[in-house]
Amino acid sequence: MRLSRYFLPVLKENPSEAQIVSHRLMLRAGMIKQSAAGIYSWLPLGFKVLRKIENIVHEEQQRAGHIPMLMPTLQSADLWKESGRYDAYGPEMLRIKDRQDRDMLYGPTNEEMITDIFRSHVGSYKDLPLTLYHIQWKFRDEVRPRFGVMRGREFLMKDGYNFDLTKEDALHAYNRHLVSYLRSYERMGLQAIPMRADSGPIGGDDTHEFLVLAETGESEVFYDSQITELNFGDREIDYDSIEQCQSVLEEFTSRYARTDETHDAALFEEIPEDRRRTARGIEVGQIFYFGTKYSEPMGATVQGPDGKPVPVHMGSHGIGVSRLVGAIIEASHDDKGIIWPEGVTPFHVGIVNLKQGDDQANGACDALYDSLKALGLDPLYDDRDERAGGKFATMDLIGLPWRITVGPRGLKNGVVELTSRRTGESEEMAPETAVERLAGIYRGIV
Ligand code: P5A
Repeated sequence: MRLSRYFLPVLKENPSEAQIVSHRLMLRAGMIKQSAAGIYSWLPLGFKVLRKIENIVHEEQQRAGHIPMLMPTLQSADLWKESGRYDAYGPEMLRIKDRQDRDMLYGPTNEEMITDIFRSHVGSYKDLPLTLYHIQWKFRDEVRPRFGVMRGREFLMKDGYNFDLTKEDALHAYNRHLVSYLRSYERMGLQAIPMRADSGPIGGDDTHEFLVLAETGESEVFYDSQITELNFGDREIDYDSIEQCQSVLEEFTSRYARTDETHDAALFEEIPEDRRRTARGIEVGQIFYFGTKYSEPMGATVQGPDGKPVPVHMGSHGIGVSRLVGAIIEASHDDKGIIWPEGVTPFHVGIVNLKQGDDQANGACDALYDSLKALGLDPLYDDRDERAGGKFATMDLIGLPWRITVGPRGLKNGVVELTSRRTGESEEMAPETAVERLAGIYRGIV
């Protein structure tokens, strides 16, 4: 993309309404625009990052054997009356009447709707196990929408639902989700720690939240510092293997890590003092096992091996897709702006032309741009007629992890400069070498 033809409405001033750094930087970098309290338009740069996160989630869900679909945002209240949650959900639910005076709502989650789909089409235990998911907008009329996309009223969630014959099978689905979530967050450049949590209005016994440590996090968390040394890495997992998924769960949940709702001071005290940590965390996902909580009242049964109908065991699993955009920025920025991890960056590399209009500089930039594109990379070429300082400031603000700087002086010696946004280190090299370097950096990502 050429910046002169793009839509990147960056702000020079710090917006006064933004209390935390991710909100401020998202507004300044022209990623979002508020349209009402807790409701945002995703401008092109923000939309690109949102899509990257969505794609990672899709890939990892399907790797785990979960099946994508799409349910509507608007729901009929009838299903919620059946499950008993229509009243229980309270004022967080946005209730709407259609022209026939029917009770509708903008879905805050989809347990009821998916259970209805299941009971309409699945009749036998032979069709299990089954896990369906979608990535769809949700609405929760939060009392205090704040921090930009981190606590929105309208927000994008990946929500998945498993249907199993036995509790044991459903727990395997739970473990499979835990593993696939760890992988997903790591691909986004995040360390998200699974913590035992409270199940709230979703219900159920077993639940873990995934938290990214950040000063501005809304949850207070307590953990053993050893847990932050764990990472998933590039190990291959057979998602069908009960033992493998179970062992990852045990590894990642063997140390104390809890949110304030389930914090147990006595247990915490048992950790050696130098390893005890209290911090803030951003909740970027949560997984639940709730057994037959919805299947029983809604009659979601299958015929078991003995021919008798049994209610299915279920769980649900959510990732805060739009919240993650903010969470990644909270975890990765400096005083100049955002620093995108390679896995989610809106463009792979920025090209800064120090002398727009100069034949040689323009030619070198065009050639770089074409060869990067030919390799499947997505460069952003700042071809505006602007001062170098302004171009650098924009690149730093929008946070592309790599920058190639092209100017007449370097070109005389046959070199351009490749700069890392994270370390600030620059290196001079031939343009072809810069392209090769970038191809290497993004191998396995693009
Ligand atoms: C699990 C999927 C559920 O709703 N039902 C379907 C279950 N879980 S949850 O924990 O309530 O939400 C899942 C994730 O969505 C994000 N989230 C939000 N993001 C932005 N703004 C909000 N107001 C908001 N509320 C929830 C969180 O990341 C949460 O973990």
